[in-house]
Amino acid sequence: MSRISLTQYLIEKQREMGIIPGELRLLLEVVARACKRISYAVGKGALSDILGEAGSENVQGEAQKKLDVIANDTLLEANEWGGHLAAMASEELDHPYEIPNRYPRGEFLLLFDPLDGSSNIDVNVSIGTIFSVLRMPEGADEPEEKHFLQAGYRQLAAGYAVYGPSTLLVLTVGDGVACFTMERETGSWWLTETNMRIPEDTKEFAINASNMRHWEPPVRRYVDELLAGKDGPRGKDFNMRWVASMVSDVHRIMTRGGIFMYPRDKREPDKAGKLRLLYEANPMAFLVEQAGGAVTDGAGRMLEVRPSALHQRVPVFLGSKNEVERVTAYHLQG
Ligand code: AHM
Ligand code: MG
Repeated sequence: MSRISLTQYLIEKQREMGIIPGELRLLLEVVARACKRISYAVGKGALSDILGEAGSENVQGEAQKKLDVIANDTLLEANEWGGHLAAMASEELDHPYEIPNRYPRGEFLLLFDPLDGSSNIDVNVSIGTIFSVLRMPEGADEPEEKHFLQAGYRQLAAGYAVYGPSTLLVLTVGDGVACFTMERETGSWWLTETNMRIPEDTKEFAINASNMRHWEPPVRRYVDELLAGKDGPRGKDFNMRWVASMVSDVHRIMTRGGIFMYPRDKREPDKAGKLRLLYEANPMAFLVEQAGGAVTDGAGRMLEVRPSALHQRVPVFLGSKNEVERVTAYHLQG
């Protein structure tokens, strides 16, 4: 059987009732190319100067790793000249990145977390890139920060790359979720899963349990019930996994189901949780819903949250539908 490349997959999506416009296809190919470059940099590890701290901080006050900066620059440089984008926004940049005047501008907005799971870089554990594509609002002229503040259901495409034992690209253009594996020798992306599906039920959950004392009552109740196992109200044992790279934790759920939680935390003044809405929660929510799972912020559907700031944080409950619905119901019960 002949293999299907990323290009062929995207061209077929373009042909099938124009699911994606040609310009979007070209943009996604550039993003994939940038992820390939990041993958090569990650793969070199200590053999090139990519490990350790960069000596700077990002807008959220987090220390940047060298690889955060390299991945961010790689995505900006690969995407700025193609003519498909109006602007880009990144976890590593305070404000949106304007396309330099010397290049043509397009109609799309690209948002990304260039290197997710930064705490895992130096210990050789899987990390990744998360991205989301929006369209400039109709009638908008010069791209501004407010144009990025669109609800997640408006995304045209979303995906992540995992830099793990193999490098994968998981992508949705709103027509299911496909997974591509990078062939290291040639740098080609080959379709290795056509329609990823998340089972509705699961016996596996993912949460950073060291924060337990800071959780709100609905999350404590839900996790306590899981931990009680077969003798508790759930009547079955649950297993726990936590990689601390959202891409890896979500990829496991995309592959075999589970629930991932990064809840509110009463330590934080706005109690919003750790993860960012526009370039972490929303792209993952688009992918997970397209694979038959569910994603909420505890109160309602993630993809309907109205963003108020570019780097806004949000609680995240994501994965197997019946579990996400249960923990969300516990929130609604107060
Ligand atoms: P990052 O984008 O700065 O790497 O932070 C996000 C990461 C997620 O990948 C992961 O789910 C979470 O932070 C882990 O947090 P913790 O260190 O609290 O377990
Ligand atoms: Mg991140």
